[in-house]
Amino acid sequence: MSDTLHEEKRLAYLLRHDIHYAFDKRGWREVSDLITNHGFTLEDVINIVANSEKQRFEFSDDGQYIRARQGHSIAVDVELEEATPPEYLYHGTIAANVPSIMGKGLVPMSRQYVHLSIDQSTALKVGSRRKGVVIILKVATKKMWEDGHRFWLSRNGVWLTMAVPPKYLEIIEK
Ligand code: HQG
Repeated sequence: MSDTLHEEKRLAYLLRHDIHYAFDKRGWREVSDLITNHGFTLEDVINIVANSEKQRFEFSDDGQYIRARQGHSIAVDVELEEATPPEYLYHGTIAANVPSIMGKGLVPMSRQYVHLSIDQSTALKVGSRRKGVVIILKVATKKMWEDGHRFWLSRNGVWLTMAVPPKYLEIIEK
């Protein structure tokens, strides 16, 4: 893993999961705190935000604050945009999780939301972060939406929902 990627992961952790920092309710953290207490330079932070392949972060308009666009376990409201999903979205996971998922559905686990991908190749990448056989689930998201489930689209293109009951899930056979 390159240093830059390591630093991006470290920043993602500090902005999504750090229970020791008193976040603004909109999920903002002071850039100066990252510099003073976490060993980043301003240049590091600017470069990570600009070069993040998944565009994970954003600065406040005045540049004093930074937040992650999605993926939090801490309870913050990052002002997600509610949106109508396409017919299907996808979720990449590993085979070991499938019996539980088909039994009780997709749940957020430690995060605020279940994360869904726009296409199978993105879901494959998400699932491949874990050790094991990757399984892609096709999610009948339009049907869910028609049934009253709510969806949000983060500014970096990740679809979020509270949970997916098993009846909307289908395992894609490779
Ligand atoms: C699984 C990355 C058993 C779920 C990615 C997943 C994504 C269940 C794991 C973002 C389950 C949770 C999120 C159930 C869900 N029984 N297992 N009922 N329901 N699971 O990391 O979707 O790079 O919280 O399948 O790209 O893997 O960090 O979620 O395997 O967008 O920006 O429980 O994280 O983005 O794992 O990934 P995660 P995820 P970043």
